[in-house]
Amino acid sequence: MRVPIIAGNWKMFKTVEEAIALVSELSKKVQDVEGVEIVVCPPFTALDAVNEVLNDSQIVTGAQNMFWAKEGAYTGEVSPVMIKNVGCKYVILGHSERREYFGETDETINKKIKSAFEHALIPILCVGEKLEQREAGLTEQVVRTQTEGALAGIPAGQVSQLVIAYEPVWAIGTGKTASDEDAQKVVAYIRKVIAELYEADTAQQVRILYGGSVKPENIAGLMKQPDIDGALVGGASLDAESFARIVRFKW
Ligand code: G2H
Repeated sequence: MRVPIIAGNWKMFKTVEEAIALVSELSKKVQDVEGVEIVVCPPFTALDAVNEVLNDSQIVTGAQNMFWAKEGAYTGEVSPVMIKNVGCKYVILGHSERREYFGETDETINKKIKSAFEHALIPILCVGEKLEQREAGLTEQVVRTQTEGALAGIPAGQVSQLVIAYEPVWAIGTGKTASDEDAQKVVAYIRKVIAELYEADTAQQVRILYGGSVKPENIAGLMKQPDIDGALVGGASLDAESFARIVRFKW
């Protein structure tokens, strides 16, 4: 059985003080929750402090990006060794904002995924189509290309640990959510692509999340879908009460 995940992607929000306040409140609100893995992904500057606060908590952390080299002359970059060293378990890779504003491609994302696994970090790979691609009927083609590109050369043993987040770009931060059925359809398709690339067993182990304007009000419908294993939450993860309500919805 796949353990569900609710992951908060804080994006470029929260100073160290604000981050500490948020996780201190959150950890109290979710301390009795069982059966779901809770992940927060603060900005790099707050990762160390947040990990300290969460030391005895069931909440684990992820970074929002990383470079693939383990060290070197790469001004402004952060390595997998550094992320692991502050206590992260996960790393979000290939978020649409990174593809759009920072020139990430399936090739660079593939290098990062390989490196994350080499350093015992679990990637949360983001895939998803833009509005014009959806309207042109290209959704399946886009998520297939992104999934195949990101996973090129990655062995089945690693892929089975992978987390994928299906985030339709038109639903990110817009208040528009894909319908539960639409999200299920694309997530099931991504699982089918993994089954074709690897084996049915591997595809059954990969956890696939939905992301894009997830809120306390829409989580239940999404989680009822058989292939959706959780959510990657942006805006609603910046407030302890709303993120806790998403985590605490009736499993
Ligand atoms: C999608 C999501 C989190 P939001 O980017 O990755 O953000 O919930 O604000 O749409």
